[in-house]
Amino acid sequence: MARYLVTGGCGFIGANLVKSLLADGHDVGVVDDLSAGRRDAIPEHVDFLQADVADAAGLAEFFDTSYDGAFHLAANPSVTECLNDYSGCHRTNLTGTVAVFECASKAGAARGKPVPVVYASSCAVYGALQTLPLAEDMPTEPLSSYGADKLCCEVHGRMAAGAYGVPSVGLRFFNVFGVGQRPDSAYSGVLSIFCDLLVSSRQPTVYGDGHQTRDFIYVDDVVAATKAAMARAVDVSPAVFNVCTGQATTLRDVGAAIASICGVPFDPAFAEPRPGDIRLSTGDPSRCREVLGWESRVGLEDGLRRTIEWLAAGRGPD
Ligand code: UD2
Repeated sequence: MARYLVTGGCGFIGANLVKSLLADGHDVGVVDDLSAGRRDAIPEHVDFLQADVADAAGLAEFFDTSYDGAFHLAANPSVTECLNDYSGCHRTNLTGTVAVFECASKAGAARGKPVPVVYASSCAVYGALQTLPLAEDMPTEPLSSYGADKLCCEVHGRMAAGAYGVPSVGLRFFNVFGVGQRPDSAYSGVLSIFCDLLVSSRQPTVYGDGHQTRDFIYVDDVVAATKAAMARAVDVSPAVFNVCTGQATTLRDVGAAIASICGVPFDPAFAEPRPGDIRLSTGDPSRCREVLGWESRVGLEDGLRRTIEWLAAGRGPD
């Protein structure tokens, strides 16, 4: 069994990961500033530091030699907020990542054994490439400061593996959904919002014509990919992988599927497309399958049912 640090461990993906690591018998420490995450999303007994991940000195005190690896998920994932607060989000999303690499490097040197870092990147690094599905060896042309910072995380990940002795694996998450993604959060994805509205017979709003596509991936699959990346980090570092299903689904189709599960008609309102919205997004999961032996297992409908059940039950901390 191992001891892992999880930054952003009180957020949506982070809390699911923490619970899964604990269930596997690992020991976990969590750093989260609670700007979006909630302390009650993870068990009370978990070692916890409420801190800004970009504060390298504060992080270093907590990130001691007891950790065998770090999962770095702390970020501001809202593309819109990043556009509105360029330097603030840059600090969280890139300076925070550099701080984690630096702490991992120092901890690894002190314990005489590398401390790998698995960090969250994003499909936002691709921008609006026209060739689909998106594969890791395609050009990266981010359109947002969020995507630019995530791409820079990957550049630092490659560099830190060499210059600082930190094995690193970046995961380009596509559209993650599932239990724990709170529809009232500023960072919530469309599926949580639609499930929450339709389960109580309220009307969702589709921005644009609803023919935009996304590669929706269930959070348990994302957690499994993240753990697979840690298991192989030392061997494959430095590396980046798409974490996606390879399936393109239109917003209209997924809305209709949710409505059908909820037993209501899908009759959304339509509004102007969101500025900068990407039209089509599908990833190629082959590299992750071939190198990490991971593939998505939870089908879209199964994931939607689980999400709707959780929301209908009052979306408790678990
Ligand atoms: C996702 C990620 C984001 C970043 C980005 C990169 C999530 C939650 N966000 O943004 O962090 O990685 O990909 O490209 O996964 N929509 C509606 N009605 C609503 C809400 C959304 O029509 O009430 C539309 C929205 O305009 C978009 C689609 O649904 O076309 C997906 O929106 P989203 O916010 O779930 O995710 P996305 O792809 O913008």
